Amino acid sequence: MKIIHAEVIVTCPGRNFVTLKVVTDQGVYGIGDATLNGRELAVASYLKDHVCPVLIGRDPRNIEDTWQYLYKGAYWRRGPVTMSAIAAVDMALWDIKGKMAGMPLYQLLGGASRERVMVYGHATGRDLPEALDKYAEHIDQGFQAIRIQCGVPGMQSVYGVTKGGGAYEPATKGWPQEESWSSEKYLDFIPRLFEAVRDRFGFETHLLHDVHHRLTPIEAARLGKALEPYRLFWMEDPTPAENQEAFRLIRQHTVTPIAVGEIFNSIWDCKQLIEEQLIDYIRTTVTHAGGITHMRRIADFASMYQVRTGAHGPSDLSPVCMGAALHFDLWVPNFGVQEYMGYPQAALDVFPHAWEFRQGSMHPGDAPGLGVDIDEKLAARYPYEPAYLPVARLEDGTLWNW
Ligand code: CS2
Ligand code: MG
Repeated sequence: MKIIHAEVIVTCPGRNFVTLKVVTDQGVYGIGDATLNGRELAVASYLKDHVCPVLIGRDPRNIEDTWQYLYKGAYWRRGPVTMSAIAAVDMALWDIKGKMAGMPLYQLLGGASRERVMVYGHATGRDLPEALDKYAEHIDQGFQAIRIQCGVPGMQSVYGVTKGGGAYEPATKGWPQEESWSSEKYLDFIPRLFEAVRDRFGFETHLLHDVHHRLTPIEAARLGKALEPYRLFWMEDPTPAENQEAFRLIRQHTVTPIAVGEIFNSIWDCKQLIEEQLIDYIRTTVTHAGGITHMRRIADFASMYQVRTGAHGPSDLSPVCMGAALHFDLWVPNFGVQEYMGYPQAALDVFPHAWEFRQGSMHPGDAPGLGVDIDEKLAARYPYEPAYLPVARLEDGTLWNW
C-alpha cells in the first residue's frame, strides 16, 4: 500500500483552517488538521513544500515510522509549526488505518473507557449579570463543566469576552488588535465573580477559568488561594509556562487545581510540570502536539503522576481535530475534560462529521477512522483571509502576555 498524493487545503468558513489530505493507491484517503491560529500559512508551506513530497511512495500503514521520519528526519525538532505539520500527517494516517480496518479510531486505540466525553463550554459576559446569565444558559444546555470569563470593571477589553457579546473569536482580520491589561483590577474583581457564581448556582457544576498567561507566579498564587472557597475544577494558564519552575511557587500557596499546555507542542514542554506534579491537567491537543501518536505518549507519561487530560478545543482547531480529540478522549484512561467552543455553521458544513454534542457531553461517532470529512467544493468557496490574534499591553503601554 502506498501514498500517491498529498495536498493542503486552506479554507476560511468563518475562520481559517488548514487541512491535509493524504490519498493512497487503494482509493482510501485520510485527512488531518494543521491549523495554527494567526500563522496558518507557515504550516501550510511546511507541509506543501517540505512534507508532502516525501510522503509519496511511503506505506501509510507505518504510522510510527512516518512520525519518527518526520520528527527526527527534519533535524530541527519541535516547535508549533513543525509539530502541527507532523500532527496533520499522523491524523490522516490514523484516519486511513481506521477506514482500512472498518473501525472508528477509538477502537484502534483500545476501545471506549467511558460512554461519552464530558466537555466544558464558555460562559462569557461583558459584566457580571451577563456572565451569570450565560452561565445559566449553559446549565440549561446540560453542561456539567463551565468556564466563566467576565469583563473587569475599569478595563476596556478582557481575554475571552467579545465586545459585542456573542461567541468569542480572538483572531481578527487586518492588523493585530491591541488590548490593555491591569493585573491589579483583574485580581480585585475575579474572586467576586466566583463568589457570585457559587452563591447563585451552588457547587453542582464544575467551574473553570482561564487566566491566559497574564499573572506573575506570586500573583497567580494569590489568585489560586483567593479562589479556594469556590472550589474550581481548574485555574488555567495562571502564568506563562516557559519557566516550569515558576509553578513550584504557585503550588506552595494553593490547592486550586492548575491546567497548562494549550501552547505546548511536545512531551518535553510538559516534562517538569508533570513529573514534579506542578499541574493537575495537561491541555496539549492532537493538532498542536504531534498528533495521536505523540498525544498518547504525553497522556501515558501524565498518568504516572495522576495528571489528567483536559485538551484545548477552541474554534481555531478544526472539526477534524475535534473528531480526533474525541476518539482520544473516549479512550484515554486518565481523561479529565475536553474543551468545546463550537463552530460557525459554515465550518460545520465544510467538515461533515460523525461527532455530536448532546447535553454537555460528546461522542466521536462510529464511522470508520476519524469520522470527519472535508467538502472540497464548499471549502473552495471560502478563500483564506489573513487574520491575527490580538496583543496585550499594560496600561502604561508595556507589551504584556496576551
Ligand atoms: C484559549 C484559546 O480555549 C482556550 O482556552 O486559551 O481561546 C486561545 O486563546 C486560542 O486558541 C488562541 O488561538
Ligand atoms: Mg486557554
